[in-house]
Amino acid sequence: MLKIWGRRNSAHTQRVLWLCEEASLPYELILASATMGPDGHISGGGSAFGVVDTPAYRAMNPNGTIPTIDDDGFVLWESNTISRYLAQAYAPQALFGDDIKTLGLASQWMDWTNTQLEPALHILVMELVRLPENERSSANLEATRQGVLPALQRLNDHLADRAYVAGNEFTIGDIAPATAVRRWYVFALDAPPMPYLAAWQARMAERTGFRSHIEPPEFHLR
Ligand SMILES: N[C@@H](CCC(=O)N[C@@H](CS)C(=O)NCC(=O)O)C(=O)O
Repeated sequence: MLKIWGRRNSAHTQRVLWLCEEASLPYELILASATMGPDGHISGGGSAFGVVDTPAYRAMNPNGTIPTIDDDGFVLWESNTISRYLAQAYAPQALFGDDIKTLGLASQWMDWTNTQLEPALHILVMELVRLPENERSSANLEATRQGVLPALQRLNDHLADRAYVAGNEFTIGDIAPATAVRRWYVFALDAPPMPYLAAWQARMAERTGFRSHIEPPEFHLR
């Protein structure tokens, strides 16, 4: 069976778990992290799940990051790469209409998420959730909130005349940005109305994989 090392409150792991639901792929999740454990972030005093620092894990993924997968002996890391591999191997029709250009467009928004949304979201989760109170900076929080708005607005504008990021069908390309945008909504920070973004997010909530792995606020608030 497919093995996935990660944790349920890791946005990069969440993408892969959601994709497995879309592809009807059974998997085993092995909890792994240097920074998070059963009681949340280690800055709160608890211990980490570990595993990522072991020689066996580093032999699979020298970065020590999550997620990593082992698909019958084939090991892969980088969540977008894992997602593309699983989609192409197991569910090309369901996840990109088995069309190379659709996969290209989907891929564009997957990688856009990493460069345009995630650096800001990482700062927001640290400032709002994970850092001890005395290490938080309201100025950093506010600058980051303002900084991410143009990217969210750009996605909102893109969705004005299409239901999903790569066209009018759900694809693999929706998973990464919708996971990031869910986190943004859970944080409930001030923002101008973005109706197309909200409608797209509501469409995601119709999907079992989103409801199981992305929607629960506790997956973003620990
Ligand atoms: N670009 C990588 C990023 C991997 C990454 O930084 N993952 C985070 C969790 S979302 C991590 O490994 N955090 C440290 C840890 O939990 O030990 C990917 O998409 O897989």
